[in-house]
Amino acid sequence: MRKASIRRTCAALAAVTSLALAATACGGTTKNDVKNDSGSSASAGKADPNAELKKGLTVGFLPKQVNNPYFTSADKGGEAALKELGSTYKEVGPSSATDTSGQVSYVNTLTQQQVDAMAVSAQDPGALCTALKQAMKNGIKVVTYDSDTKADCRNAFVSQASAEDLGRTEVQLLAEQIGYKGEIAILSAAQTATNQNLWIDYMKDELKDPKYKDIKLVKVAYGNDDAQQSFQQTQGLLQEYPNLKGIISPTTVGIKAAAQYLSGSKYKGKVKLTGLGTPNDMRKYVKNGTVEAFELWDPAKLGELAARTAVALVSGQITGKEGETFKAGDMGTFTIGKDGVISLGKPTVFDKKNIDQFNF
Ligand code: RAM
Repeated sequence: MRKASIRRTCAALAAVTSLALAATACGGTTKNDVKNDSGSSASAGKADPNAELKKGLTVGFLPKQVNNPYFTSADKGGEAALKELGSTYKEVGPSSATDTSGQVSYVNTLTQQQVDAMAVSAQDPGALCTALKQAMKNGIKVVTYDSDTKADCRNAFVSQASAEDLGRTEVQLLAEQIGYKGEIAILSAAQTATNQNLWIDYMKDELKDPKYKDIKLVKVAYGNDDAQQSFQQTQGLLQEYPNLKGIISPTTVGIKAAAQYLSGSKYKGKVKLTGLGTPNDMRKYVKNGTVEAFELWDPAKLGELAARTAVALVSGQITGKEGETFKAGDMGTFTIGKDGVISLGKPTVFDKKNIDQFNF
């Protein structure tokens, strides 16, 4: 193993942004500071694109948090795909999004149970590495989805959308709503969450553009993907910053709780709120004027792609190396990008015109 150096093509970006951000931009949406000697994600052997898809496999899903409706939808997508492919689905995981040691135990449990593959949404980029590497040593294929670990701690990462797109567009959405002026805050999930932290890095970078010179990011608060904590954090933000003009909450739990708070307060419609939410959670807040627009991908499609990636890995169709392609059923053909990243596609922006067309 060696520390990867940022490649020359990334030097320009590294010069103008933070190193972490540059590393991310150059590696898709993944934490890629440590790699194996092949320079790609943890992969072994040669891919055989014509290999038959294996049946009778067991794939364990380990979300950040089991009682989060976003993961319920995602994992249901995985379950349906595995059923269609003649394999077995199981789900284990902590009920809190800040229980990294719990996630480690669940990885170890799945390893002991000798599942064929696991799909993991990591609460923390590094904490699961030892356990995930042990799983891979035991021949288990490891896919991360939604929130990544380091590239050498898994075979592939199924990413919901480009982290850069998500971070920048959330700032753009809010800036338009507040007329490019005023104090804003971010209400995030857990402080260690790989996905939210990457998006926030891009939000901060987007805010450096002179067109946002009159916008000031005053605080990043953490609601830990807990409804009550997120509600209280929103309340606290408005107490601390009475002139706040807008909040970005890049978490389905956070944005729902913030909308609930704003909707019952004097700030309704005045303090703007955007971020990542499910249409079903947010419908009533869009209709009652608390929220104008927010975005997300289809979580069930993310879970489906994670399941199909896991089966393709176990079957030997792919190994996780850049450039390999595989057919993910009706979802079409996907190509593996740098550092083993497979991207689901572009997110959808929801507002009162289109929200009724979605049911998740
Ligand atoms: C929450 C979780 C998840 C994130 C979504 C947007 O449900 O933090 O990781 O992708 O929000």
